[in-house]
Amino acid sequence: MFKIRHQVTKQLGTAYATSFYAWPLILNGVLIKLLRMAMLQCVLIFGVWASLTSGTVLFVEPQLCTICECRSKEGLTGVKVDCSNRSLKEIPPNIPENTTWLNLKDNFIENITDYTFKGTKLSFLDISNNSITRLNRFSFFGLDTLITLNLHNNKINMEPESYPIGVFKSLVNLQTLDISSNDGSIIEYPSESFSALLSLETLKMDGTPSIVLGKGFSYLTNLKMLNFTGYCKTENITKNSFINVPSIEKLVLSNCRITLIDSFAFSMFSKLQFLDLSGNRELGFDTATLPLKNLHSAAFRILNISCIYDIFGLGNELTSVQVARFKHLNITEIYLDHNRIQLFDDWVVYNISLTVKIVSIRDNIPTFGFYMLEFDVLKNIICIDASYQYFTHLPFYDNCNVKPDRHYFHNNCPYFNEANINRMSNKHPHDDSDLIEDQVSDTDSHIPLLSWISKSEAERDQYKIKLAPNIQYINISHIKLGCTIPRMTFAKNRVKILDFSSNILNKWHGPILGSTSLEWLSLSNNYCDQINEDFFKGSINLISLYIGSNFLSFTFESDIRGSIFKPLRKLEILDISNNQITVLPSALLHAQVKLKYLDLSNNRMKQWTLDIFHMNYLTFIDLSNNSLSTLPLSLRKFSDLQQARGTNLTINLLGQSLLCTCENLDFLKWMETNTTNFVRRNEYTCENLHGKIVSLNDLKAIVLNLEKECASWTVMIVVLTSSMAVIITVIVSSVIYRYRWKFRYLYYVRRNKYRQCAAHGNDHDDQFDFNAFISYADEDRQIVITDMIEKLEKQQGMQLCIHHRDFLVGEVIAANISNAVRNSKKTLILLTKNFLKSYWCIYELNMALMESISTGRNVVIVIIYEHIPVKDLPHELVQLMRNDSYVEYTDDPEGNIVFWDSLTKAIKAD
Ligand SMILES: *[C@@H]1O[C@H](CO)[C@@H](O)[C@H](O)[C@H]1NC(C)=O
Ligand SMILES: *[C@@H]1O[C@H](CO)[C@@H](O)[C@H](O)[C@H]1NC(C)=O
Ligand SMILES: *[C@@H]1O[C@H](CO)[C@@H](O)[C@H](O)[C@H]1NC(C)=O
Ligand SMILES: *[C@@H]1O[C@H](CO)[C@@H](O)[C@H](O)[C@H]1NC(C)=O
Ligand SMILES: *[C@@H]1O[C@H](CO)[C@@H](O)[C@H](O)[C@H]1NC(C)=O
Ligand SMILES: *[C@@H]1O[C@H](CO)[C@@H](O)[C@H](O)[C@H]1NC(C)=O
Ligand SMILES: *[C@@H]1O[C@H](CO)[C@@H](O)[C@H](O)[C@H]1NC(C)=O
Ligand SMILES: CC(=O)N[C@H]1CO[C@H](CO)[C@@H](O)[C@@H]1O
Repeated sequence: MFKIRHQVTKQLGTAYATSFYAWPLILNGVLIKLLRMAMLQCVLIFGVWASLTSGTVLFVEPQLCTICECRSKEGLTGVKVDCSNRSLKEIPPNIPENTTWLNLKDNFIENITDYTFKGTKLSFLDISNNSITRLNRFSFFGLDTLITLNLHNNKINMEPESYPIGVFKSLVNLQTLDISSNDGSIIEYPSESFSALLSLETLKMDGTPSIVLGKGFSYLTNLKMLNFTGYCKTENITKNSFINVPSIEKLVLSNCRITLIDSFAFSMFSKLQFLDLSGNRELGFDTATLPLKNLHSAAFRILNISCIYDIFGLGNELTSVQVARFKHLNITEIYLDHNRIQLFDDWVVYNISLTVKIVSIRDNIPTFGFYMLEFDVLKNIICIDASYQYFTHLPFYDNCNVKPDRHYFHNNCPYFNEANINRMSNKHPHDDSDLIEDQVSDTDSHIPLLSWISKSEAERDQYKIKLAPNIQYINISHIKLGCTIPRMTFAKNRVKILDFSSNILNKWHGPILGSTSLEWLSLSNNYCDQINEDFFKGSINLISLYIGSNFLSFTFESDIRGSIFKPLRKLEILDISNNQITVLPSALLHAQVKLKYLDLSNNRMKQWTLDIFHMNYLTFIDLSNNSLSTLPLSLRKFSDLQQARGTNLTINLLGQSLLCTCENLDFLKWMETNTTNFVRRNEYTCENLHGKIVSLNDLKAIVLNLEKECASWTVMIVVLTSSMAVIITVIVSSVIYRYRWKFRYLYYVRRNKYRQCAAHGNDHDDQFDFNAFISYADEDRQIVITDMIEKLEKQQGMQLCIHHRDFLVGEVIAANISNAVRNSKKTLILLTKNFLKSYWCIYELNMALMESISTGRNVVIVIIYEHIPVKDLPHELVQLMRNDSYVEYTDDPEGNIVFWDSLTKAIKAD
């Protein structure tokens, strides 16, 4: 049907093509109806399947855009059609005529039929990763607007019939062609077919074992970049290999199998800027540098000879002879990574072109670690990447093919972003307008680092360390450098970026002086547990400081005045993550008013003590993987403050064991209402009241729920606490009531002890001031005065304590009573009805009983003066009388004598 359409359109001429456009569709429809009638459900099922899975020719709908994604390109006329990865077996017909961008990659297309693209205005066509085996003479007919064509990863071999002469004839505007990864067994390029690509600038293709670019290539006068990639089997570069492309600017021969390069192989290049010979594992420095001797291109800038040795080989040496072979070239960048370089001969540095600005020698095994810093003779050098040294290579881990980490900076010289590099390569290497002269080189007291290190410590202070005058970036991370950082003074330098991370610099003594140009410093992952207070003294212009993954918690904890960071007033980025920090002194960062980014992740903080309210510009705090259960109140306040200041603050609280409890409700409510950004907030979890971990995703629901639960909690807590209070009060008061006499007694005993001690100085138990203390009611006073004094005091010579006579004036009654009880051998209770009614009498009785209990003596003698029914007697008294400690009074004269007699005996008894 596809063909039918073309025949129709061809016969009727393009002018009418659009009006007859519908014909194939009608035919199509009729055919489908016939087929359906004939084959019934079977076809129906197949049809559904076909349109669902492939959308191939059988059921083609007029809209290609139902299978592919069609979009109008912003800013450009024309439609962008993406048919990638749609399991297509053929290129779909009826590509909208206004399509300018067509992606057909990752399908199973086997053939590009003649005239397929006729009438389109494509500028971009990608048919990579398909199964095309050959091109047809008119495959690309009509694509005179095409600029980019990608046929990477197909099966087109380089036989002449696969590239019929004239196949590229239409592609007069093609600039980029990729035919790499097509055929592993090419012998020769069909150069005549290529001769039509008059505008071609970039060509990527597989490498033949011995590259010969035939006569046809000489027509490609615009060709600038030749990239042999994909299946590159090239072993041999002869002096005729590139004879027909003398004006190319970039030549990439990486990851081939080159072992031989003729020494005149590059001699025809007059505009070459960039040569990449990396990844040819058997090439070696000698073969790689030999042809450079005969290269005379004034534009030459970049040489990449990384990975040109076997990663398991012995250590290699880079000699001054090899380096001298390209000294005449005005090279600015050289890449020597992953070469197992062990030795540099002594003059290497002096034979490198003085124009060099970037040197990358990552992943080697140099015998002296500080080699790199001896490059002070290289007056123009700006960047040295000497990171990642002395590493063993695992068999399955090829460093050369690791994707570079582009996190912060440009891959090879991270100081240079793409723009900087472009700016630089447009400039003549001798245009040194932004470089400084080495003004200090004549001064004797300025010596290279290696000489400085070899001096004794006492001598070192007299010297300043001289660096290459224009060096701005030094990366010596991962080089297994182990030492404490001593006091160092640098001569005038321009170092901006220093990466010392992942070494073993475990104590930072310093101070490092002469580092005023430093802006970016990493000392992370160095096992460091000590920073001296003046270490950063000279680095006053530092903007980014990375000192995570050390053991600095103690250093920070003891820096309560914030001395360590005090000189760093311009700091904007501070990383102190993973330092086992539990608490930070509030003033630690008091000088960091410009701070924007604070990384405290992976520590052990449970609380927040750091003062950050002065950091007006702070926009990011990373608190992930700490032990906070909430966002501390002061941080919430700070966050509100930042909002008020118009600074957007983002906080990372991931990996925290947050609590969804009533105490934390404040925070949750705050989080719900406030607009502060949280990093990946939908991944936060918290532990709820029932100990379950729940997602904080639906914060609103959690807060609502929690409010309810906490309200009932509050009621419950109020009820519980008040009932507890009641119970405790009851218990306490009953205890007090139960032991009220004991408490009183003890109180007065204690109180009197001091007084008596002061009075007598001696408190012997056996010696009493009185024989008896008479406890009686005032109404019975007559009995006491008349009878007691007469009978006991006068006749028996006893000393009685009678309250109205012997109590001290001015003393508290209660104190007087307990005094009397204690200082009398016995206490006589004159039991009458009046006695029982008297408060003080009962008091005296109880005091006496307490005295009995606490001293173990028989203190109380009850005189029953009147008959009182037992039910009216206090419990204690009944108990006492049961023990016979009483004497009964009688008026009867004989009984009276007996009474006084037994009373006297009772008083005298022990
Ligand atoms: C492209 O052509 C189709 C019809 O063939 C038309 O519907 C569409 O609007 C055109 N798009 C643009 C961007 O011209
Ligand atoms: C090539 O296409 C196939 C099929 O669509 C896909 O599975 C595969 O990942 C693609 N290969 C590459 C290198 O993109
Ligand atoms: C050469 O081609 C490969 C494969 O497409 C690509 O990765 C590499 O960046 C190219 N080299 C240059 C210098 O463009
Ligand atoms: C140099 O070659 C290595 C290995 O092929 C590659 O990873 C690196 O990107 C290249 N550098 C440049 C600047 O082309
Ligand atoms: C390098 O630059 C210098 C100074 O401009 C020039 O004399 C010399 O010819 C250049 N080298 C090459 C190979 O062009
Ligand atoms: C220093 O080199 C290491 C390892 O090659 C790299 O990961 C790091 O990003 C570099 N540092 C800078 C500041 O570019
Ligand atoms: C937090 O810790 C987990 C587990 O140890 C780790 O996978 C994650 O990368 C850490 N997060 C950050 C930000 O370092
Ligand atoms: C910026 C902002 O919304 N701040 C509010 C955060 O929440 C607290 C209490 O919920 C409010 O008082 C703030 O105004």
